[in-house]
Amino acid sequence: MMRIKLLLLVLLLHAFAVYGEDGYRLWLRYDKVEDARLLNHYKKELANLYIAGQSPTLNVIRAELDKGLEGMLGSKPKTVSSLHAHGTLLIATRNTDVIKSLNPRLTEEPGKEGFVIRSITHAGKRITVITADDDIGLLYGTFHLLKLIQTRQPLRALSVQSSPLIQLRILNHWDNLDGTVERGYAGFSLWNWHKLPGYIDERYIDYARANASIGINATVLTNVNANAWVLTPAYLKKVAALADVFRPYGIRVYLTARFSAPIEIGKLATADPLNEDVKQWWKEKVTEIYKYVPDFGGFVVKANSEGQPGPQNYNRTHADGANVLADALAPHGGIVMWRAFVYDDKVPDDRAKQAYNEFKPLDGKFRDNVIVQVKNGPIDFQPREPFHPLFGAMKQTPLMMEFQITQEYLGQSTNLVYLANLFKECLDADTYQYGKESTVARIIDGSATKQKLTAVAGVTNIGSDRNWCGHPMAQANWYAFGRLAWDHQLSSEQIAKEWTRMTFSNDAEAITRVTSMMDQSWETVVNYMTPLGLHHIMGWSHHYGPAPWIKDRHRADWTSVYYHKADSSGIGFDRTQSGSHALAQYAPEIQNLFSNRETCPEKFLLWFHHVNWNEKLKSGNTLWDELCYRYYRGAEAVKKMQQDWDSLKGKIDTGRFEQVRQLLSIQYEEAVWWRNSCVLYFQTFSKQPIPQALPVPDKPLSYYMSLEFPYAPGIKPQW
Ligand code: BDP
Repeated sequence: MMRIKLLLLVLLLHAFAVYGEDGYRLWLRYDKVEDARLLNHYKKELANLYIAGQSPTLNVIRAELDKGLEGMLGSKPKTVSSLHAHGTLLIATRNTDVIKSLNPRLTEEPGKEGFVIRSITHAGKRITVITADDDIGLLYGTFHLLKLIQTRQPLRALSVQSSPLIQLRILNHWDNLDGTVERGYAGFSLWNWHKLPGYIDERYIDYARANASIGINATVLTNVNANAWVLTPAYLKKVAALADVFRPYGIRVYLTARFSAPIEIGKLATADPLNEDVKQWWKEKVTEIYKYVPDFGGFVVKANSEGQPGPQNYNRTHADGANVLADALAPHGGIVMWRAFVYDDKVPDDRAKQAYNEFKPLDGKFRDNVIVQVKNGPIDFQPREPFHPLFGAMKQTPLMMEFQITQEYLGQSTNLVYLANLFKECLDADTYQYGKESTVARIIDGSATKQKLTAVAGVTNIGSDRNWCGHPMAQANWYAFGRLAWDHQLSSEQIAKEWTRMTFSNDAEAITRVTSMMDQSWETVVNYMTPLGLHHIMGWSHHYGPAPWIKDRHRADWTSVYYHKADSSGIGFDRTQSGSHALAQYAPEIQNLFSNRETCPEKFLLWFHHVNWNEKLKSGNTLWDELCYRYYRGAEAVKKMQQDWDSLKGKIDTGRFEQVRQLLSIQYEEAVWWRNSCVLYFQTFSKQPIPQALPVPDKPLSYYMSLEFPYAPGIKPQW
């Protein structure tokens, strides 16, 4: 009987090991180190643990180390309170006696949230020191040390110093109070508002751990299309409960503020930002919030954009609107992130120009605790966009970046797309606005602009799905966002490597295969969706799948034909002087580069130019042929990804191997769907055959045009 039970247990454990991997643990898996020599080395170096002091964050550090080291090394380290034993991990801030006693060897200045890790010998004993100016720095250092083990690096001669280049590293949740997530493709909201504050889901803690492990220190809990209810006491209690969970992990909570809240929950007759009652209302409301959440971070506001209320309803400016909230927050140290994602529904100007048109004249008119939140590109999180012209253009106003991690326009949760390459292309782009080194990264990290407040936000892809992000590989985008927010100088390849090692395997072949798939994935999706600078030709409203034929809607700039402008002569949006002249919003160097057909990078060709179907491109192909080749190349590349993934069978746990395999096969179908729809549709303008070498689509255009998806996920409820 006993033996049978034992056998059953072994079988069960085996089943878990092979099939049980479901992605919940993200990159914090902490599985046992297989290599005996390395294991021995880690055990020796980390036999003892000395954490100096007491604090909630230090408790979190201890818990994480226990979990991580027990998992990877098989046992927890022994707690000690002196440096007399060999192989001690010492974790202490720089103002502690123990660190002072080790000086002058630890002279580095880690700075706010930064950390230093050093291997030293003290009184003949080997010690690994993690030190920092604050407890949060120690937590970040701890995660770094765990990562070294997760990625199987030796712990000898460590000398690491790291500190964040950007102060606020923020996740934006577009989560609604009813539990749905706008543009969410991974289930429902993580926040169980109904059960809060009484019930603290274990997930909130794991969410905080994952964020802290990559340096994210802020979370905006609610959708930019805001609901004023979250500012009522009943909800503030719930917000406070989440803030309490996140605090030891260094994460501050922010909320979205609905501009008309003074009317909706304050029962005032107006939300006019210059009205004294309105000003007073915001002051009192903010004071109330700080009673619940003493370290509340502040507000994100979407105003006068896509139907949201705002100061313009009262003939006031965005600055007037932002400043009333900023004044209420200032005494408490809070900030306003005022979004520049606006486009007028009356002025028929090129949509790409509108944020600049509205915000540039307001430069210098915002309070010090306001930062203007600008999307990476001037339209809206397209598969590829040139950088937003506001970066570098507002010299008197701090600007921050808004990236989208959720793949609204990039295949949602069925397509494997590694976004670090997209983020990097934007961050590394030269704006030419501040002399020599004027990259977007140097504008938002303040090194070019000298702005005091610096921030970067990512619209998150996290939901209630067991694996958090819907697609196992989409976890990499959450990870990469955090890593780049911390240090935008990291290469996307390096980030992909460490993520793959921690998430899947330290096997050399697995790392090479997976990271090369990741590296090519973005160009691949751009090719089969919007090659050569095309944009916004997705399905109406849900943005799922191709629909370049969308026209005749109540707003021209919500149609596809508005953006591609295909006609019998050619295709593309002329944003040069002969067209909308959106290029005039960029520095002269960019204007020259992009307005000239010879020098305009082909990746942005149809973004800035209307090009004749027969014009020759760099490849020697005509535009029409090149467009076809790109669409086909994109779809073919997905086939290649499928083969690469299949070759990893046995190297990746069965559960996630199978999930990714199935998703890649959906992705291939979707790539072919995109390719066929676009090629057939654009052919109605070019009137040219698909190049002979390419297979003809097996269905007619009418078939693709007939497809409808009324229940596509993530849809905006009010649309
Ligand atoms: C668009 C989304 C929409 C958002 C909007 C925004 O389609 O759901 O509300 O951006 O950023 O990408 O405000």
